[in-house]
Amino acid sequence: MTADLFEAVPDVRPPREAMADGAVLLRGFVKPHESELIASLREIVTQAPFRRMFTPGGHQMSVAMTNCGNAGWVTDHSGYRYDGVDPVSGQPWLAMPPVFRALAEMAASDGGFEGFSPDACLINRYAPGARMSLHQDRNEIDFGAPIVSVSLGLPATFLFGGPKRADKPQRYRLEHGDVVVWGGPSRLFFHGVAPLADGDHAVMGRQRINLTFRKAR
Ligand code: MD3
Ligand code: FE
Repeated sequence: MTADLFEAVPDVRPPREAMADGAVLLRGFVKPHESELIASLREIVTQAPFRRMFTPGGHQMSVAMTNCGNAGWVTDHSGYRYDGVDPVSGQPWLAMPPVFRALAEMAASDGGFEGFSPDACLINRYAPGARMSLHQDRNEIDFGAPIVSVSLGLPATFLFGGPKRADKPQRYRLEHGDVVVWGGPSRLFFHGVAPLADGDHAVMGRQRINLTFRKAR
């Protein structure tokens, strides 16, 4: 039998995978909505371009960031915080686009967190080589609310540790369209992203963009 060269390759990855108690990977969850998602993303980054911020310790992050929603995550010499105003423009962040909010809330429900209402969306841009070292997300007011993450563009190796920094991280490949919901005990687990491998994504080009939806305040 001859294979049809143009036949779609079946996706062998399961559509849903439990990563830990409270953490679920929903593969391809936003694929059906990628064009609206990317159109909204374009408007946000036009108003509030990606910028590489400095940690309080004086190191410039390799990941470039921007935000939308009522609160945005920022870092500078004085510390990490959520702020309603973009420090670059002095203007409020753009409102969270309805398609962003709808997808985040649907994913949270699917992950077992009904009633999630994010007020912040942090948008991370990884160029080849960019990485995020192991950390916890502790700047939000309510650790009872999950964080929902959406991956777009080049695949990344996500490092998922445990409650202690020394816990050996498991590695997961996150691809274009994948969503992860992190709540319950996993909400405060250490995590990071390995240096992004170079490549050229058919839709997003030479980059990975990650959206994280949070209840910041
Ligand atoms: C697990 N971003 O912005 S998203 C971050 O791919 C961040 O850009 C990574 O870590 C990225 O803080 C990972 C997945 C993620 C986000 C928050 C978490 C995983 C998490 C909070 C607790 C546990
Ligand atoms: Fe994080």
